[in-house]
Amino acid sequence: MDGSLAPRIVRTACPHDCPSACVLEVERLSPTRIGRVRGSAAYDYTAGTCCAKVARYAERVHHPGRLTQPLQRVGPKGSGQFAPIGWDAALDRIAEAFRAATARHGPEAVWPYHSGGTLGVLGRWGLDRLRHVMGYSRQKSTICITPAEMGWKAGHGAARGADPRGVAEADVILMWGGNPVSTQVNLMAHIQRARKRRGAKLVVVDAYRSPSIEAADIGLILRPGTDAALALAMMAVALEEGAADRAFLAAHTDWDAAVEAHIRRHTPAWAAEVTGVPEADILALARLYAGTKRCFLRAGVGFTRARNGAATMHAVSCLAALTGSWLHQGGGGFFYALDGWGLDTRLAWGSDLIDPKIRVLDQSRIGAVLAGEALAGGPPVAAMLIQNANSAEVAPDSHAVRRGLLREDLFVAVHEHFMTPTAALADIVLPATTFLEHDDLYLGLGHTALTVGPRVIEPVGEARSNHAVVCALAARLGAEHPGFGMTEVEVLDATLRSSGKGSWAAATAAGFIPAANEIAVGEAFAGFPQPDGRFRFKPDWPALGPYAAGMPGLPSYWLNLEEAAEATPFRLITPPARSFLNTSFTETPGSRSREGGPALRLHPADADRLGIADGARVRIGNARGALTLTAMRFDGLLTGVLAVEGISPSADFPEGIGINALVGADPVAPAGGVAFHDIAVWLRPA
Ligand SMILES: Nc1nc2c(c(=O)[nH]1)N[C@H]1C(S)=C(S)[C@@H](COP(=O)(O)OP(=O)(O)OC[C@H]3O[C@@H](n4cnc5c(=O)[nH]c(N)nc54)[C@H](O)[C@@H]3O)O[C@H]1N2
Ligand SMILES: Nc1nc2c(c(=O)[nH]1)N[C@H]1C(S)=C(S)[C@@H](COP(=O)(O)OP(=O)(O)OC[C@H]3O[C@@H](n4cnc5c(=O)[nH]c(N)nc54)[C@H](O)[C@@H]3O)O[C@H]1N2
Ligand code: SF4
Ligand SMILES: [Mo]
Repeated sequence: MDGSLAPRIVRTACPHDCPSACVLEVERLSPTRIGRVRGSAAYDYTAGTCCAKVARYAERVHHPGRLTQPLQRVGPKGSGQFAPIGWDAALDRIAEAFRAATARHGPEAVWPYHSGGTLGVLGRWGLDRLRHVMGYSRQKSTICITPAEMGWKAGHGAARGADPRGVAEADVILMWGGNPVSTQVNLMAHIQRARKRRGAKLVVVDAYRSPSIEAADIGLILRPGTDAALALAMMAVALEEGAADRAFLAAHTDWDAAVEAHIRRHTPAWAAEVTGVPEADILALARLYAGTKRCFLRAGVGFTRARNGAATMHAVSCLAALTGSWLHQGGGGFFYALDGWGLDTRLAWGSDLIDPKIRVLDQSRIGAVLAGEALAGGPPVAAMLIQNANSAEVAPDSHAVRRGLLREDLFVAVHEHFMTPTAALADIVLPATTFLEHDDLYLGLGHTALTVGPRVIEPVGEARSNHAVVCALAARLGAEHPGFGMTEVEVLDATLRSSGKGSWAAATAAGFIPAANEIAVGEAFAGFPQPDGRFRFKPDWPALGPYAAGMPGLPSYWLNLEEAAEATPFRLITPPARSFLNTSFTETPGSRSREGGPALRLHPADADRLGIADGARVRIGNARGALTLTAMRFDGLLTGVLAVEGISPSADFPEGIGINALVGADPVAPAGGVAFHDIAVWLRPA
């Protein structure tokens, strides 16, 4: 930093768990204060746009509720009674708890835990370096995209796709089960470009009338979890009407007569019955998709957050292979760029030290892990350090998560910006810097560049970065690794250099580094990242994860959902809220006033049948829990389907627990993940 008091615009990058990973321009009013934040024009994916919640980041970084000093619990667990404790004493307490847990049960009793509060190369995964050096339990990060990732990999071989900027060259953009108006604003800017330049059509498939359906040319609203039926019928129509690309199928896929016969059995009439989408709409979409060469399939994550989610993603992703749209500019498909970054993570994450014998605990099943029910054969978890995660709110089966975090024999330290419901259950709470106060690099999972995030202002209060906390604990625990003695910039610079991606100085000058390896489309198309280069219509599910039993060997509507039953006749989805980012921004006044309190969208016919007026208080529940919220009559979903947008704070519900109390923690096939939009519930007037 230049240290001057003069206002100036500083270029950095957004750290949030959002596929846009925007390059930002931040107005620095002084070494300790920011003004406005804008999307930067320096990178053509960000293209000068960022979302409203980050544009108002001054509200978050300068929020009066920011944690500014380390705290220790002084009342009973969960009482929320804390008193200040100095940094040294707080770090000593954590190191002591880790040593005690290790002495009693071995190092696997310590479970360092991180999630998506930041997607920084150091901020998110730097904790793994301490984990691997010390032999602590490993973490399987499943809460976000695992079912989608597995479903995409099943066909394509890797979580890679066409460059998402390709949507600007498409004639049809088929946005399947994603809501970019709320969750990826930049993508909408690229779609707008295609509409303007090429007269392109945006098609959105969702389970409720999302803001993106409102913005679409064609919107299809189906019964949650039934997307594969729609995709299969679309493929059957394409085959029937001779619109499949036979040469592409023969050259670049494992297509055979058995696959063809199987797909052809799925008629639009059958799919209409299953999905609730009128048959004529299915036919029209099938003809539009198969009849357009430049058709970009942009898969979201929402439709995979169900027990059949991976199989559904696979079925949907078959569409682009069937029509051979990969051979055309503006064609092909994209979900997330998770593979192919080519980063040497040994220094930052200690990834060369991974001991495969050390157990792996499932992030999403934190409740079951802490209850001793999902310990993968090892000792109980006795000590945790949680960074970038608000597990008490975001993880499924919230009652179990709380019970676990409140265990008297468990030590929990939470490193946070705010006193979240998770932090409130901790023994030690540490204040964390925001991205504006530390240096990091971010993976643009919704595009294909690394974005560069130098710090902009001094830390707020005594806040320290994740890297600083990891290094300070390492020193106390006697953990040895070169990364522990380096500054953030030193680790990032060395990481870029050993990855052949230049230097930190060059990266900050550019603002972004093209990195992930996309699948080429058009004339450059050279096959899929499968060992034989061919897309697989016949996935090898057991190769992808341990829960593959019963998964279909061909693209299928796999009837594996939390089916509505007599006691729980409604199906509930819990899609993201526009002004929150998971639970981040639930603390800022601007976002809170935009979202209002928790609301239940329900079809007017269901409301009439149950005598529920608009604005009435209602209860929803199942065997896992029950919640009270406000009814919102809404004709943008099918009867029998309910939607609650956003993860509103637990304190906004009279029960003192939030929406994830209703969500099951059973792992989604084949490799784990959470069925956040696959919930059977009952509904009553309150
Ligand atoms: N504003 C905002 N932005 C965000 C987030 C946020 O919370 N708020 N979260 C961030 C994170 S962590 C992620 S992973 C991404 C997620 O980004 P998305 O992929 O856009 O979000 P999803 O939760 O996956 O849900 C997307 C849509 O899927 C729909 N859906 C639910 N069930 C079904 C179904 O069975 N079929 C179909 N076709 N659609 C269904 C939902 O109604 C929702 O509109 O967004 C990121 N960006
Ligand atoms: N019902 C329902 N539940 C869901 C979802 C859904 O669609 N519906 N979506 C799921 C998805 S996709 C995801 S990814 C998860 C996300 O769940 P989480 O990854 O837990 O995300 P957040 O709720 O945003 O909480 C992140 C926390 O990290 C903190 N944080 C941010 N930056 C830093 C930092 O640099 N250092 C430290 N120490 N802390 C930091 C923030 O203050 C915030 O409290 O939620 C899941 N839960
Ligand atoms: S939250 Fe997403 S859209 Fe908003 S600034 Fe960050 S990366 Fe961009
Ligand atoms: Mo996510």
